[in-house]
Formats: sequence, C-alpha cells, structure tokens
Amino acid sequence: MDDTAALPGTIWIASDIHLGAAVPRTASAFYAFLAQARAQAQALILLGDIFDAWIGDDHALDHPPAWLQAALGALRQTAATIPLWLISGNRDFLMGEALAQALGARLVRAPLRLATDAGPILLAHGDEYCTDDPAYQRFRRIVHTRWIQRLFLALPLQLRRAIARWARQRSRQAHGHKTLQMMDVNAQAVAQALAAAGCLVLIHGHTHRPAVHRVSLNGHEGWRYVLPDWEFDHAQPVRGGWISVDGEGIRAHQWRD
Ligand code: LP5
Ligand code: MN
Repeated sequence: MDDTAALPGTIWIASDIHLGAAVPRTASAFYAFLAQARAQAQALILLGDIFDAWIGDDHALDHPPAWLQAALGALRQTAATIPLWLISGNRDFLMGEALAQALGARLVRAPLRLATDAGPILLAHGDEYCTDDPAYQRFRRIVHTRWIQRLFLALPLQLRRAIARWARQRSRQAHGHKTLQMMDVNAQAVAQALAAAGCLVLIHGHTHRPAVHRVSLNGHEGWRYVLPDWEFDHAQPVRGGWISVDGEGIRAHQWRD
C-alpha cells in the first residue's frame, strides 16, 4: 500500500463508466463531467472500470478506434489541468504504465490510503472485497498473475479481443447463478481492509449499487461509500455520478445531462 499519498483541496472520485464503442451518450456525459472536474476540482480519481474492457495499452496507443481516441483525448486534457489518478477495475486491470504516461495520469495500486482534507480514506475498485463469490476470486487470481498477463498481452489483438468477448459472455452467464449478496462486498473483508489501513472511510465502485453504508469497526463507526456506474445509452432513467471530498466532508452527487 502507498502510505504517502496525499491530495489536498477538492477531490472528485468516479468509477464504472464502462467506456466502449457502444455507449456514445455515456461517453458524452462523462466528457462533460470531466470538463466540470477540470473547472471545479483540484484532483480527479477514477476507481476502475473506466473502460468496459482493456486488452492492452498497445491497442489504445497504436491504432485506437475513434471512440477510444476521443476518450484518451478527454482524459489527457483532464490530466493536463489537474492531477488524474487511475485505479484499475475488474474490466480494465490490464491498464499499464504506457497508458498512464501517454495520458499524463498516475496509475495507482489499490487499495490506496489517501490523506485528504476530510481525513484519511481508503480507495479501491471493490471487486477485491467480493469474497462471497469464490468463482470470481479464482478468476481474479488467475488474471492478476503476472506471467499469464504477459502471455495474454503477447497474443495478436484479434485473439485478445475474442478472449475478452468470451470472458464477458461467461461472466454474464455466471451472473444468473449468483445471488445479489454474492455479488456484493463482504462486510468482514471491508472491515479488515479498513483496519489494516487505519481508515474509517472506504470509497469503492464495482457493485453499481450507490449508497452510503455505516460500518462497525471494533466499536468505532466507519462509512462505506459506493459509487454508481454510468449508463446514458441503455437505461431509463440514465445514471451516473461522483463523490466529492474536501474540508467540509464527503458528498455523493448525481450527474445530470
Ligand atoms: O464484469 P461483470 O460485471 O460482468 O462481472 C464481474 C465478474 N466478472 C469479471 C469478468 C469480466 O467481465 C471479464 C473482463 C474481460 C477483460 C479483458 C481481459 C481478458 C483476460 C485477460 C487475461 C490476462 O470480472 C463476475 C462477478 C461480478 O463482477 C460481481 O462481482 O461475479 O465474476 C465472474 O463472472 C467470474 C465467473 O464466475 C467465472 C469466470 C468466467 C470467465 C472465464 C474466462 C477465462 C479467461 C481467462 C484468460 C486467461
Ligand atoms: Mn467492476
């Protein structure tokens, strides 16, 4: 864990935008959000699943399709104005240093303990705390294995794309056999992570169940903030939002187009 990270001032945090070729309205809403972040925040942290699937930095940096070029441009413009920190999610865990450098962003390892004007907070995508889902945790261990990642990244792009499509399909099928509780974070895993970091506040995404939960930590009161996902193309009402952190506290906001 990076114990030294600190960001003073107003920090905005968002996650689960799931950018891809099929979500132009979501992308537009998110780019408008980025413009507002550049004007009103002193730093922006994205907590993973920024992209619907990431199959390697080379894919983005060599010949990006138009939607990806637009996304990279908006992120680059943001990073040129305020610090942009990225934590990867379960869809874009293959984001690497080459991407971070090309954007001028900082790729940060989770969980991140961050000193803020609202006190220390712990930041993570959230999938790591879904310990009631052993099939996912097995999958996660495999795809986070360095040599397996290297092998995957050495494959031709077409094959990588096909494997990613297949993994997404398998994942969707697997959802049908899982309860909502299995796909949520485990209270004990959260309590352990907060205790290890010496924090009383966790902010995460992944579950797409925006909320503020009170958590009990050995007699102390802690809080778990859950970010929403962004969906402006295939859902009515549309959804998307962020959390602001500053000297006045931690607040959840909905993005409206
Ligand atoms: O993503 P979502 O919301 O549907 O479900 C997640 C969990 N699923 C995943 C899998 C991703 O969707 C796939 C992303 C592909 C990215 C490209 C990389 C390609 C591989 C790179 C290899 C180095 O994260 C889902 C959880 C759910 O969140 C809630 O927490 O339940 O977990 C699963 O569905 C796991 C399944 O239960 C079992 C895994 C099936 C996939 C097998 C494919 C293996 C491919 C391995 C290649 C080496
Ligand atoms: Mn996720």
